[in-house]
Amino acid sequence: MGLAAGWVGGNMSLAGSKAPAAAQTTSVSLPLETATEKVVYLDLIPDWGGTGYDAFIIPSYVNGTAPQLATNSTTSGPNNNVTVPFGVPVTFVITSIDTAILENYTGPASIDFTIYNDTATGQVALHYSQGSAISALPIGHTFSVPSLNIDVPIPPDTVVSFTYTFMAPGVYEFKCMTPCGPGMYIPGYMIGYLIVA
Ligand SMILES: [Cu+2]
Repeated sequence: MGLAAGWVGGNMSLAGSKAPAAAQTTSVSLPLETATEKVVYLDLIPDWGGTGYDAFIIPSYVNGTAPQLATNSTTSGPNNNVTVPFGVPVTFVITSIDTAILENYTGPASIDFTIYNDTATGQVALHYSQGSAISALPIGHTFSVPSLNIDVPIPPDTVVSFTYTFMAPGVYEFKCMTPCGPGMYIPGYMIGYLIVA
């Protein structure tokens, strides 16, 4: 997905002098799938199902599939469940094209994760190590798996990646914990399930 180049150049720069002390900025390339590493791609698309019905969408659904308009708050969205293996590292790559800033995220990083962002001069990444301080990071959403203590903040117009090894089969709910509209409470929008098999 295209990323706006203006984000880092705005008044909430992460990659410049205002970067949190705990974060490291480096030149990067996005993770590629290898024989030993699964990669799960999710697109975070604002208003996919009508105003406020933002959604985590499997990229193949985006291609040629019209957004599914929400008619009420009880309708499930598209199937965004993801099946992943256990016992091997699984890398998540979440591309958000939402430009909304809804809150500032403060707290220790729940897991190692990296925020990728395009700038006028190239792509940069901010890496947070588990336990490092995140201070007032402007975000629009999170990718959270509460039962596994995963809570990854997603700033606007970024690609966010982290790697996790599931130790056992099971079904784990993922969701957004940022108040981002009615879709945050509905499977298929900001809720989905990781099926570890
Ligand atoms: Cu959200």
